[in-house]
Amino acid sequence: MFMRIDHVGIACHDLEEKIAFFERTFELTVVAREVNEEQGVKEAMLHIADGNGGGSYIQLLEPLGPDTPVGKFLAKRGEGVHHVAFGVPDVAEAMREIGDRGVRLLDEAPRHGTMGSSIAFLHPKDVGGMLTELVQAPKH
Ligand code: MC0
Repeated sequence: MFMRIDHVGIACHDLEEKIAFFERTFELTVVAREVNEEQGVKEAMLHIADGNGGGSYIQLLEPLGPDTPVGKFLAKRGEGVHHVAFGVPDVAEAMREIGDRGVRLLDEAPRHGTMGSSIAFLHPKDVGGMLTELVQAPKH
């Protein structure tokens, strides 16, 4: 079902400062930036490698406000890994299969994700404490 790690999402207070750190320290390059109002984030994708069915990235996330998923996470836990996202061939099918196995889905239907992807989240309490995202890359 999982084809690759699509991205690791990292919550931060200051997106520009964190981008500069990752570029300078790890020689990564920002390949996309987006404000996603529905998810309450301003984000940047830093490319690492190309893999099975799509790339893999570090995703830096700055909240658009305190009452957003990333805003609440920062207030409670501080900066750090917010979620891990796995590439799947078909997000709707993966949601059905995983939901049938008893894991709570946080989305009823796939939502718009970064770089034209379709995404859905799984409840962290059902996945060993890890907020898990399913990502279907756009078809080219
Ligand atoms: C909360 N919890 C987490 C967590 N956030 N555990 C691991 N990783 C996280 N990121 C834990 C809390 O500590 C708490 O445990 C329990 O889950 C319930 O959390 P809560 O604080 O009571 O509830 P909320 O209201 O903060 O909701 C948490 C929840 C929410 C995960 C349901 O954040 C959510 O629906 N997230 C999915 C959407 C999202 O995260 N969007 C932003 C990324 P205790 O033990 O204290 O009870 S958008 C994105 O990434 C897009 C742009 C993309 O990739 O393309």
